[in-house]
Amino acid sequence: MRIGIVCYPTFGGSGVVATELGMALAEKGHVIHFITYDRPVRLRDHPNVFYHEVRVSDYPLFDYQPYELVLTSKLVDVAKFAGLDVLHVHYAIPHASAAWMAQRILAAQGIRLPFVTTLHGTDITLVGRDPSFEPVITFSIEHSDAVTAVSESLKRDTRTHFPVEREVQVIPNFVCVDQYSHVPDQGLRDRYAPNGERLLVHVSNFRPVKRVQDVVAMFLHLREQLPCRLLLIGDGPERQRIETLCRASVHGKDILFLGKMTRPEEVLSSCDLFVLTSENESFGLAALEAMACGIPVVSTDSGGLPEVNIPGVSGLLSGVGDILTMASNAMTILGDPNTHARFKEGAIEQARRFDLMRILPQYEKLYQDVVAPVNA
Ligand code: GMT
Repeated sequence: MRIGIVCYPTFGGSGVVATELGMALAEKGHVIHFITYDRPVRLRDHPNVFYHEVRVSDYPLFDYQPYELVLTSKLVDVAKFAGLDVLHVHYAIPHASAAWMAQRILAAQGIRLPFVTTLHGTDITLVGRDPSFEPVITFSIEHSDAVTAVSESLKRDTRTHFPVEREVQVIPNFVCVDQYSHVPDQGLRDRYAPNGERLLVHVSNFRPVKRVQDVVAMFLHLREQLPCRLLLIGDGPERQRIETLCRASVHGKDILFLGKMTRPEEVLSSCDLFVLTSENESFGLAALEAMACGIPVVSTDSGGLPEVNIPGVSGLLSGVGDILTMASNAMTILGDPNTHARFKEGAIEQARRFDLMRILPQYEKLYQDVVAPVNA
């Protein structure tokens, strides 16, 4: 099939999922066209992969550049000249409405382009609920040829927050477990934990919804009971505030900010525990990637996290903001080597349930279904 993929090209989970999905489909022989404003960070060269940049001109009249319109025109262009069979848009805003507009323009020219919308999280739980977006999101969801959500929790949220009747299929996010190393890099451990401390790690875009201050607070509690250090990977609006907070702490030297990384798994596989303190998390791809590296997870129980991090198997859960329970959960996992080893095994086993090989056919089937009506 010839498949167009629209996503955010940045470090966010939706862009990572879209990119890895496209790469896996290309590997299976599909021809993939990525259409976005910058080259997705995880995109690798492949003979079946093409990248089309959406360039918005900065005409002086525009205080706000009309990205959605330029994206729509690009979708029309790629669909016609690459002969797309189907379009898959990740993150509803503004991709689903642009896809619908492109579909209508193409229909006027006698060309059919079905499109699938994948809802990822904040497009439903945070941003999309804003009245300034809601009518457009509702309309785009209703008019997509198929809609998927990355967890049961997100599917429920979609029904709760938007007046939509249509079917929403859950296709969870995925990892390719065998591509992740389960062997710690001793050099890296020596660098980050020179005295044999336990290594905690958190990866995020440092948005307020991640509550990174709770990661720091639980760490400071834990280090009173167990020698440990904390690695913070990623960047975003809250980073400066959190970094200032850490510098002010007497234990700030045990907290290292590594910034954005293209391959965080290289650090993850040398850590002992992943911490995710989000107020809302539709899925928690970062936690799943840690689990695939054999790293247990201490997380909140918000959104789709309990579908990914199974308490007692891959890690432990607590309420949002309950830093004492988070610290005690971390102590339970790290305090005894046998328990830690059991959770590490459990994390890999649980990650295998989301292996790419299980998820990819679900997307291929969906594409076939939306393309099919015309061939039937
Ligand atoms: O808001 C974000 O954290 C970024 C966002 C994205 O679209 O990049 O992440 C969402 O999608 C990821 C991939 O499906 C999920 O793993 C994240 O849980 C989800 N984030 C939230 O729900 C906060």
